[in-house]
Amino acid sequence: MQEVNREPQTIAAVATAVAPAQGGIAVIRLSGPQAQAAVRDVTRIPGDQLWESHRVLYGHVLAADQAERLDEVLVVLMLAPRSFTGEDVVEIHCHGGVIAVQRVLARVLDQPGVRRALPGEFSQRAVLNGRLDLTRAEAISDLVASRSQRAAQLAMAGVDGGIQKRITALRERLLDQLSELEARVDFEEDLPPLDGSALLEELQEVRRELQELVHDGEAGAALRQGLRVALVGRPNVGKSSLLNRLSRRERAIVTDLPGTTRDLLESEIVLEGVPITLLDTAGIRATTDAVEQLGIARSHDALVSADLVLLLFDLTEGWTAADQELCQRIPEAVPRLLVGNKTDRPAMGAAPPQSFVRVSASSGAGEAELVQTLLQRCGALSDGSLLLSLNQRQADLAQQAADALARSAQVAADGLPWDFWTIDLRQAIRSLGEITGEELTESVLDRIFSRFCIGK
Ligand SMILES: Nc1nc2c(ncn2[C@@H]2O[C@H](COP(=O)(O)OP(=O)(O)OP(=O)(O)O)[C@@H](O)[C@H]2O)c(=O)[nH]1
Ligand SMILES: [Mg+2]
Repeated sequence: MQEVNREPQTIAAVATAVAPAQGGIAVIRLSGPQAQAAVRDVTRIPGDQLWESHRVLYGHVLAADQAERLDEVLVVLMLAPRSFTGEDVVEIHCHGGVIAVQRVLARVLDQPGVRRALPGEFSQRAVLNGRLDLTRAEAISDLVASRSQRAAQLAMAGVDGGIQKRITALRERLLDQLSELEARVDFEEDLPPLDGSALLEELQEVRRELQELVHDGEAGAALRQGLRVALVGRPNVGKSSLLNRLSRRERAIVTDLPGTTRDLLESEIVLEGVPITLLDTAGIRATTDAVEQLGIARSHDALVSADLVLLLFDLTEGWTAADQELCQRIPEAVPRLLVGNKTDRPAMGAAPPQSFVRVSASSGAGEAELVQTLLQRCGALSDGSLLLSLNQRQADLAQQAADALARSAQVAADGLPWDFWTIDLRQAIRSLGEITGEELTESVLDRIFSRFCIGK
């Protein structure tokens, strides 16, 4: 990592979630050379309690007039280098909610040399001081942001260092090959001939592993961010009924009148650990009703932004020309799943041209199979095979490295000399180093950590 010369400023922020009337305890965290002095100045710690590292002190935070008690607190000292950031860290555990926390924070921020922390600044210092790997810091951020159990599990794999280890190992394999190549460039005559095909095979093997990681990253993204699934179909096929069934509550109005749903309705659910935003849309048909037309226009918009469209049709009527027309209006790029609804009633009419899932929104029959197929179509089926998941930044860099290695194959095919091979190989090594943090500039680091939240 590059040398970084920062003013050793002391930073402070609330490290816990802040919400009115919520949380028994809140934690204010300070890091930097003035941390201890600042906290000593704003607190009164009775008796002969010692200001020693890794001890808990009991006392009060006082207002500037030294008379009013702002809160009753515990103070935890973690002196450098045995702290999260590697600097002196002091935590003030005060009572939760909003007002007292903000008053205590304001007192701390009034102290000389103390300023409010930027988003992610504690983690950034931890990385800069070698207390935390970059990928671990990113994984902690993902863990905090997880919206489902599976997403949290995946994030923990990163927190445990899984990404760091995998990428470091791949980068080292490339470094080995690079040193072989460089030796030949410099001392070709003195060394035994280099086996070009073995070297190339090794580079391509690393490329395949990177490609797998990129692919897994996409599935992981579905787990992290969740999926948008739109329910689309003609009026009265049972879209709102299916939404209610999957959400386990009466979210949408259901009637036997076609055109009941007029506006987009969203419902947040979790299926097999995957967060899903279900969109109920207005049934699409030709109509002169202005409100219904607006709803239908929104249905089209929802459809384009969806990860998957569930195209519902009514089994008691069969697959009709209108269903076919609707199917053709869904943009080619949007994956779709045909769902025949109302299996509890006798089926009539024609079958659709593609395979479909059969359900009954009213009885719940076929629901489990629908959920499995839905997740499979989105590449989000949690079969436990997904162990690591790169985030977008990491996946982009892994892809760059894979592309560079693919170019090296081309260089080999063109029969160019060794020093041409090293160009792409170096590029790949640099990209992997940016994932792990070994090759990073300060501005890149600033960009990564600015996406974290305050207090992290
Ligand atoms: N027998 C049976 N009836 C169903 C089933 N699902 C829905 N229905 C009925 O079909 C009618 C229409 O259901 P909705 O869920 O409102 O249909 P929709 O597709 O949302 O309709 P619009 O909002 O008008 O586009 C209602 O009378 C439901 O009770 C089912 O699985 N079996
Ligand atoms: Mg409806």
